[in-house]
Amino acid sequence: MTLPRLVALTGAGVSAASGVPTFRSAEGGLWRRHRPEELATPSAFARDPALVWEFYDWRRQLIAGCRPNPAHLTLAEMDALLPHFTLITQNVDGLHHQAGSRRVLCLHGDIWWLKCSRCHYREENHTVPLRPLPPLCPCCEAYLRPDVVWFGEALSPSVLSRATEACAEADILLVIGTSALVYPAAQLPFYTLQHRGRVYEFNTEPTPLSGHVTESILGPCEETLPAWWCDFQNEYGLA
Ligand code: BJW
Ligand code: ZN
Repeated sequence: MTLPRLVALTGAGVSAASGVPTFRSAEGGLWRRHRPEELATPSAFARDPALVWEFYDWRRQLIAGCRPNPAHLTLAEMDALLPHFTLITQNVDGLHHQAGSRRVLCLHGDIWWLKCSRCHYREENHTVPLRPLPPLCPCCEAYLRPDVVWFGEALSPSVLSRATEACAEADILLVIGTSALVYPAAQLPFYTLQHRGRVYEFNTEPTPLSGHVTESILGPCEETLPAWWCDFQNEYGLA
């Protein structure tokens, strides 16, 4: 039997069981009473770079202590076993790479990279806590910022076009642990549906996407995704 083209789109829920707070949950969505929409913007950084950096420094310290969970490991196994597989993530935590995934498109950047707010300087930086805060560019002394995509900023055109193409060509798209509220990521499943691909959603609760998908699998993805993958491997003789 020919193996289908499989694509996975992940959001913060995939890292929840690792201890990374999601953005829009009651317990994890607020940091010092600020909503992410108030901190993850260029205007917030222009207004108060120290506050925005405190938020990111706190998250970097928290994520540094987190490890991949069975959902990350299952996706890494798909990457290793399937000839046609693409992982698209909205997460910036690096846990997919830590789990062993190689073919990863990071739509919203990477919290472990910094870039200059003025010139083209970029560096990989895993230091926690980061000091001084805000860090300064070694080339031009402007503030460095996390190399992530904030609200109102464009995603990398090449990453977004590869993600769009992968979804449009997918036989099966797995949408895992995302509230499906943030665009353009939230649009991607519709490219698969338009091309008659199947879309399976894995979430602990229904989302605006749920009514459109082939099947909505409710429950923690660190349990439901390994179970789905087990059935898939049996069906296609991979087990
Ligand atoms: C579990 C679970 C478990 C829990 N198992 N499940 C069209 C319509 C309306 C608005 C727009 C539009 N197009 C663009 C916009 C504006 C805006 C937008 O989408 N706004 C909406 C909020 C309305 N989009 C943008 O601004 C984007 N840029 C853009 O479009 O640019 C255009 C442009 C073009 C040319 C020039 C200039 C501009 C950029 C969006 C960037 C988003 N950035 C962030 C921050 C990244 C850095 C950081 O991490 O700090 O990305 S915001 C935040 O949301 C982060 C996430 O990746 C993203 C998505 O969140 P996610 O992953 O879905 O998390 P949650 O918390 O929302 O959901 C978790 C889910 O998991 C829940 O459903 C739980 O139930 C579930 N869950 N535990 C399974 N164990
Ligand atoms: Zn610089």
